[in-house]
Amino acid sequence: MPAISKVFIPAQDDAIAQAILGEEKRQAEGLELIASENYVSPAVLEALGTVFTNKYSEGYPGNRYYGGQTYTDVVESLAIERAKQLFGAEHVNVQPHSGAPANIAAYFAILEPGDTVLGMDLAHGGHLTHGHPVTYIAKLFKFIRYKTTEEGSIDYEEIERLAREHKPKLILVGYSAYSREIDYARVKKIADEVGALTMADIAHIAGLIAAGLMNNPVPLFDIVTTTTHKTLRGPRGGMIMCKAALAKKTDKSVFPGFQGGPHENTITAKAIAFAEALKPEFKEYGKQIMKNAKVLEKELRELGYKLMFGGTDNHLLLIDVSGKNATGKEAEKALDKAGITVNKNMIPNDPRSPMDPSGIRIGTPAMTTRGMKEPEMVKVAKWIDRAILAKNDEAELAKIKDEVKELCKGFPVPGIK
Ligand code: DSN
Repeated sequence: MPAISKVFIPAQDDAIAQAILGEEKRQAEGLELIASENYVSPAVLEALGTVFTNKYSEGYPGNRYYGGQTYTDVVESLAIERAKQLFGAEHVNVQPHSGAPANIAAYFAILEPGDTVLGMDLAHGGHLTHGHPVTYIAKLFKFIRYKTTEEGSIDYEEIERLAREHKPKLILVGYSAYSREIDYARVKKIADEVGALTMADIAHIAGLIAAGLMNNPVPLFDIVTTTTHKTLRGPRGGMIMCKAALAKKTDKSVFPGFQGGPHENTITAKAIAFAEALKPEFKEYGKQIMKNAKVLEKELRELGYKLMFGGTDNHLLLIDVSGKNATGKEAEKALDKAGITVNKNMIPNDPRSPMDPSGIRIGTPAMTTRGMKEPEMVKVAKWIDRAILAKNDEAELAKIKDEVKELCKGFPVPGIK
C-alpha cells in the first residue's frame, strides 16, 4: 500500500492529501498505456516544487522586465543550451506552457491571419491545433487538411497535389496518433517547390528523436514545436525550436505576443530532463520503448486486432477494436476497470464519432520507464484482449485488475514510495 510522498500537505489539507494519495496509488497499481503520458524522474518532480514557482521573469535571460533574475537566468539558459544540443537546434524557446500554446505561438511567428496552412486531418493522426474546426485558430487561418492513404501511410502525393493547388504559406507535419516514420526531406522538397515554410510538431516522438532513433526535422525545417512531457520524459510543458533567422519573431510571439510570465519551476524541470535525455541511458530507454511497441504490435495482430497504419515505427499503436464487437469507448471503459489506462481514438475514415469512436490508442513510454520489457508486453497484450472481450463481465475485469496490480508491484513508479 503506497504512502503519500508529501510531508506538508497532509498536515494542512486532508482532502487534497487524500486525492494525491489516491492518484499515487492509481499510478503505482495500474498500467499506463496512454501514448502521450510518462513518469518523470524524482529530480524532475522535485524541480517542479522548488522556489522558482514564486518568481516572475517576463522577458528572456539577460533581458527581463523585473529584477531578481540571477538564478532564473541560470536555469533558463541551461534549458536552452541543453535543448540545442539534444536536437541540433539553432534557436530554442523553452517558455511555452504546453504543446497547444507552442503551436499557436509558432503560427503567429510566421503567419498572418488569413494565411493558408496544410496540415494532417485529426482522424488520420493529426492534432486539434493543426486546424480542427472546433479551435479558434481555425477561424484565423485557412487550414487545408490532408489524410493518410487507404493503406495508412502519409499520402505525400496528396500533400504535393494540395500544396500545388492551394499554395499554402506553411506545410505542417507531426502527429498525435500516427505510428509511422516521417519523410521530412520529401515534405521540405514539396514546400520549397511551392514557396511554403515548414513546421513539424514532434510532441509525441521528441524523446525518440533526441535519442537518435527517428528522423530529426530540426536541422531541415523552419520551425519545430514539441511538448516536453511525452517520450522526452520531462515536465508538462512546451518548447519551440527554429532557424536563427526566425529567432526574434519566435521569441516575440511567445512573449509578449501570446504568454505572460514563464513558469521557471517548469523550465528548471525541463533543464533537468534535457540533461537526462543527453545521457547514453536515454538512448537505451528509447530503444526499449520501440521494442516494446513492436512486441505489442505482433501480439495484438496475432490476437486478431486491426492495427492502423499497418503497425508501428515509434512508441504507439492505433487499434481498430470494432472487429472485437466493441467501440473505442467500451474498450477504454473495460480496460479502466481492469487497471489498464488507454484512450479511445478516432481511426482514419471512422464511421463513428469522437466521443465513441472505433479505436483505441496505446503507447509504451510509461511502461518502459517502469522497466517493463518484452515478456511483460506479451502479458499486457493478452490482458488487453481479455478485458475487451469481457467488457460486460465485472468479475473477469476485477480478476485482470488483480493480476495487473501484482505485476506492477515489481516495477515501481519513479518518485512514488
Ligand atoms: N493530449 C495529447 C495526446 O494525448 O496526444 C496531445 O495534445
